[in-house]
Amino acid sequence: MQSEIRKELLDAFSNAGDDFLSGQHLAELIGCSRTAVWKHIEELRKEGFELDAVRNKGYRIIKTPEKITADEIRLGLSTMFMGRNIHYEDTVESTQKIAHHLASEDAPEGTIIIAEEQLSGRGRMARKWHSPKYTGIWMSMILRPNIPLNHAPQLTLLAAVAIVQACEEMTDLILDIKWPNDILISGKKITGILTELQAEADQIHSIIMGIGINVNQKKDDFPSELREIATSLFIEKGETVSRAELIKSILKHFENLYTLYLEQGFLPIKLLWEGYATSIGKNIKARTLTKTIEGRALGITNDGVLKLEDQTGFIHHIYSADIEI
Ligand code: BTX
Repeated sequence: MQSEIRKELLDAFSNAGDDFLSGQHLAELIGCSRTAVWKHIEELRKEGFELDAVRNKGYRIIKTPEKITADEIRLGLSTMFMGRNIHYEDTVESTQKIAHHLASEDAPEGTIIIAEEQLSGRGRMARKWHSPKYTGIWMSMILRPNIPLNHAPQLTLLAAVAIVQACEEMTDLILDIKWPNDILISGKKITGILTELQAEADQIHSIIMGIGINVNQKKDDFPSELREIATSLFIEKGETVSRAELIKSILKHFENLYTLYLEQGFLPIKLLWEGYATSIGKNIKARTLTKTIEGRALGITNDGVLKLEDQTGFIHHIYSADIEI
């Protein structure tokens, strides 16, 4: 109930733009007392929102907080289900861990878990994901698509397209996707995506999609082993990027693509993905768990599997690998 009022209050402020909203008007709009409105406004102030309060005019938001707060994400969020249920934490081991727990407790589709910092952020195959405080987006999303188990990797590609669209919308940077889950700027990694499943037999119960994006790190914020291979939007653009705005944009693009995918299948997503993929048409090395294959990346199949043609002309289907261009 409390969070419903908060959500309506924030929707009202985002619809009003720069206009003032009186306490009376807000109380009527939301259907609560003026005292309740005032209490919620005080709560927003404590979270770091700055509000103008002018006698006979009312309130308006003039600045949103540095930290990402759940309320800042709700302010102006245009989705139907993605991010409509938000779990926000300051410091966690891994947002994936929390998401797995919430998913098994039937959290609704579109639930997101966001943390300011991860102490044990994880990548694929038990690798570490560096997730320092207040600088990046460390987010897990819970999805419950009715798709066959072997189609789940398609959602990694879909998420990559949504992230590129959102980053390009908010900055003038050009991003590339490297199959299957890396997003790069000038050859350096800006994002990682980790898709994990909860399934029984071949029935998907939920997909836990972890997204890590380097947003406002400076070069020195990366440990030395990552400095040459990783970058952030701040390093590339030279300006701070609002993490909350970027999250909202990702959720919007993701929901649009995901809805399209559930209606029309992978083909429209595949076409968009290929438009952003750097490795296609190039000679690459694919390191799988058992071997390394060199050859030309021909493209992806309708199922999102990488096709790699070796020197003998044999076309390998690669389901999981690290790619070196
Ligand atoms: P990956 O296995 O493709 O990439 C992991 C590799 O990337 C590491 O071995 C390291 O070389 C490099 N790396 C580590 N941290 C960073 C970083 N911040 N920027 C660039 N490169 C880095 C990618 O796995 C999947 C990452 C998913 C992370 C999200 S964050 C929210 C969610 N929670 C969680 O624990 N993981 C996911």
